[in-house]
Order: sequence, then structure tokens, then C-alpha cells
Amino acid sequence: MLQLSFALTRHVLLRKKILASCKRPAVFMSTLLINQPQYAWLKDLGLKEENEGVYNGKWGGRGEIVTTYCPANNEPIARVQQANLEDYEETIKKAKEAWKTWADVPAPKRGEIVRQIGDALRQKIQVLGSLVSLEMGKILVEGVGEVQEYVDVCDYAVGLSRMIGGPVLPSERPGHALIEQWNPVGLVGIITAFNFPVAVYGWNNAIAMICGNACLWKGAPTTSLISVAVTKIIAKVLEDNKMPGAICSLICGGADIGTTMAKDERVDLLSFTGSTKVGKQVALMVQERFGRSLLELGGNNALVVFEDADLNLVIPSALFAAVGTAGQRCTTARRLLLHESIHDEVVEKLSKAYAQIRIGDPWDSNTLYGPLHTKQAVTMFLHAVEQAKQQGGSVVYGGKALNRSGNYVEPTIVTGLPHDASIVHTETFAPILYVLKFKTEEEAFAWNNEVKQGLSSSIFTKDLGRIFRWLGPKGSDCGVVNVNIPTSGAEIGGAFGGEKHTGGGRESGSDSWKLYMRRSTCTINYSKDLPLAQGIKFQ
Ligand code: UN1
Repeated sequence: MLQLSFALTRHVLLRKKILASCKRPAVFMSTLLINQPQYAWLKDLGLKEENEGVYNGKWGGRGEIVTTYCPANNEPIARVQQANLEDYEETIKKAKEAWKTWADVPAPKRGEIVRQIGDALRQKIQVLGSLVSLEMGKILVEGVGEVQEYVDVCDYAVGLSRMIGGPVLPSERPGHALIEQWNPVGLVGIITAFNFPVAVYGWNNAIAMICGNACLWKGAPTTSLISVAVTKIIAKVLEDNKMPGAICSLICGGADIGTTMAKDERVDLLSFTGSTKVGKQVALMVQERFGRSLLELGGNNALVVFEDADLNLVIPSALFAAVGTAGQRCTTARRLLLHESIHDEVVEKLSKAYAQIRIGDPWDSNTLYGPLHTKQAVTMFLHAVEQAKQQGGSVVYGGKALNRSGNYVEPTIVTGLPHDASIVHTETFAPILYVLKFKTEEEAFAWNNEVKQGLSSSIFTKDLGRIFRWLGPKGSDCGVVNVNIPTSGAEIGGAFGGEKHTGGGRESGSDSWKLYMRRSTCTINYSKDLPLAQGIKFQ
């Protein structure tokens, strides 16, 4: 009864709110967004009120039903039925079986199918980008941008499908050939995070596929609709090519499914993107069975600005890196190290730039800054700001939650903290930038490296010697080392990932493909003699 009256009160209040907003039609709030006329485009992605969250050539799902919410207003979008452990068992068996077919397809032909997946994504880029914006909460250009990353990595993988391979090495024995052969690992488990619900799967999926692997994807439960929509696009391409759909299986689920994947010997490589805390548990579970993992964990990325820097580059770079995606990229700049001679000027200019940020609905093309993904993220943000104050920081911009519906907080700048304050060394997945004042290059490089994480880093300078010191052995210890550009927004052509507590994995471009394959060193004797290596005579 109490529940019912609460629901009715909420209903009346929300109805009033909607009627007050001329943008939205007067519908009951209990109605899922998918049933409202302005969200009819969700159906172009094959989504319904209730969706099946398991795909293994057939759609299904017998687990919990999860509703996903729009972070900009916390209204329910639609529902996805997740996997239970029986679904998992059935799906992994089908994926293993599908692999047998896929592994026999020549790599350039696999590339051709990946090319078709890229094309299918291209055709849906706007609508899929809009779903990212609606369900994850990032602004539309960034939502479309991450679908573009998937498209780009498909193109990249198509080329790669004709290039992967190993060398023929000189054998020390006459009549012998020494060859490196690369084979797929088999089944690649891919666990992705809410913040890049399309691109991170794309980097893994396109490369894993051309290498000859089957994939088993578990996205974040809060972005389940995106996982379903992406899988529908891929499934159609596989089915049109008469390939088993289970080559790209989907298993929507929570921690129980993730843990099962980590412990399962049938998962030959587990690619995990998420927090350092969970990543460590995953790594230990995989290592326990001598499995292979590829970890892309937290960052605590610094922008280091020297006295000779071009401030016309620094201000927009810091703005994009710290405020883009509302501070929810693992490459987000969390620390801004300023030379003491320019500290005050940069803080002033940056605060002015922050004041220009257009906050609004993420799907509105005028908006530059949207909500955090969840209510819990708002709580974490407020807690971190409190900690920063307690540890001696001054909030010179922002610091508060916004008084509007949805999970909005003010982009925030904190100055005056010691470089080694515990909050500065903590990755809070929110738009808080800690500004630190340094005196020397040595000090700045040391501060860049003193955090546990090692993902991304940037310096701003015109000094050529300093640039090469930054790239060299005593420079940045991160996986992404930039000069005069932001810490975030890496291109797909390079290997992406970081050192230390970031986990050491590399995804996407360059030779990251090697992680998705196993290498065999093959020696073939084509002579009639049996010379042993190292000149050993054993007679
Ligand atoms: C992530 O935040 O998990 O470099 C990945 C970037 C993006 C990828 C971020 N290309 O910011």
C-alpha cells in the first residue's frame, strides 16, 4: 500500500514535471522511453520494450531483467533480460563450436566479413551514437565518435587480415627452416565498461575476429541496450554470410557472469576494461588457471605545462581532457601540473573556459557537457570534493551537484593540494581536476610518474630536448605519452593501454593483434641428416 501511494505520488509529481516541460509530450513516467514517439528511432536498432540479452546464434536470456535508465533524467529506457549461468554454459559451448568454423576461414576472408560489419555500423552510426548518448549519457558527438572508432578499427583490421604473420628465421642447421606461426588463441572473452560501451568492444572484436577467434562479450549492465543493439548489427552480417552467429556471442550479465568468465579455462584470453580494483581480482582469477588476460584499468593522467608552452593549445587541451565525457574516460586528465611562473594565469584562463561550458541534454547538439552515468557517481564526486577540501585543496571552480534532474555535477577545479595528497593519487571517475604547482622539469616528471597508474600523460613545451627526455627512459612511464595534445582522444592506429596499475594490456592498433594469437616456433628438417642445435653430438 505504502509502495503504491509512493508510486502514485511520484507519478503525479513526475507528470507535473513533464507537463511543465513543453519539450516532452504528456505521457506517464512509468512509460518506458522506448514507447514515447520521440524515441521511436530506438526501434531502428531492433530494440523493444523487453529485449533478450543473450546471443549465441539464437537470442535468449533467462536471468534477471534489468531496466536501463537515461542518466540525463533517470527515466527508464527499456528492459534487457540478462543471462543466467545456464545461458552462459550454453553460449560458451556454442561459441567454442562456432570457432571451429571461423578458424578455417582464411584470414583475408575473415577480414571481408569484418569489413561488412564496419559498413553496417557506418550505416547506423547516427542512431547508434544517439543510443550511446541516451543510455551512457555522453554528448552526441562523442557517442557518434566512439561508433566511428569501431568503424575505423574494422577498416584497420581488414588491412591487417592480409598482413598478420611471422618471419622465417635463419636456422643454424643445414636443411632446416625456422618459422614463426601465429594461430588464434580460440575464444576471447571481452568484458567492457560503461564509459565506452561501443568502442572498447570494437577494438577487441575487430582485431580478435581477423586473428581467427570467436568472441564472448559481456558489457556493463547499465549499458545493456547498447550491447544488444551492437550485437544485432554484427549478427545480421554473420547470418548473411552463413556464418554461425555464435562467433560473436553476447552474454549480458553482472559480476556472477564476469567471475565465471575469469575462472573458465575455456576462455582463452580475457580482455577486461574497468577499475583497477576489479581488474586485480580478474587478473588473479585468470592467473590462477594460467590463463591469459589483457587488462585496461584505471588511469591518473597528468597534463604537464612548462613555462614555454603555447597556452592557446594548453587551455582547450585541458578543457577537453578534463571535462570531455564529463571526466569519465580512463584517459581523462585528473592532474594539471603547472610551472610556477604560469600557474595563476593558466588557472584564471581555464576557469574562464569552464564558465563557457554549455551544460545540457547530451543529445542536444549544442551541449558540451552532460551528466555522470549514475547517481552513485554523483555521490562519489561529492565525496572526492570533500576529501580534497579536507586535505588542503581550494575549489576554485565548481564543486557541487547541479540542481536539475539527472546526474549532473559541476566540472571542478581544485588548487593548492600537495602533489602527494591521497585524493590526488586516487582515480575518481568524475570531472575533478587537481592543479599542482611545480618548479623544475625533474620534479614535474617525477610527479607524473609517482602515481600507481600509468595510462596517459602529456607535456606542453617547445623545448626539443625536453620532449625527447619526456619520451625517453627517465621521462613518462605511461603507455600513452603525448606532446602538445590532450591525454585523451587516442587514435585507433596505435596500441592503447598503460603500465603499472593500469594493467599492462594493449588493444587496438600497432602490433596489439599479437595478444589475440598464440605464437609457435616451428623447426622443420627437410634434410636427410639430424644435426642437433648448439652443435651437440649425441652418438
Ligand atoms: C577509455 O576511457 O576506456 O583515448 C578509453 C581515448 C579514447 C579511449 C578511452 N580513444 O580517450
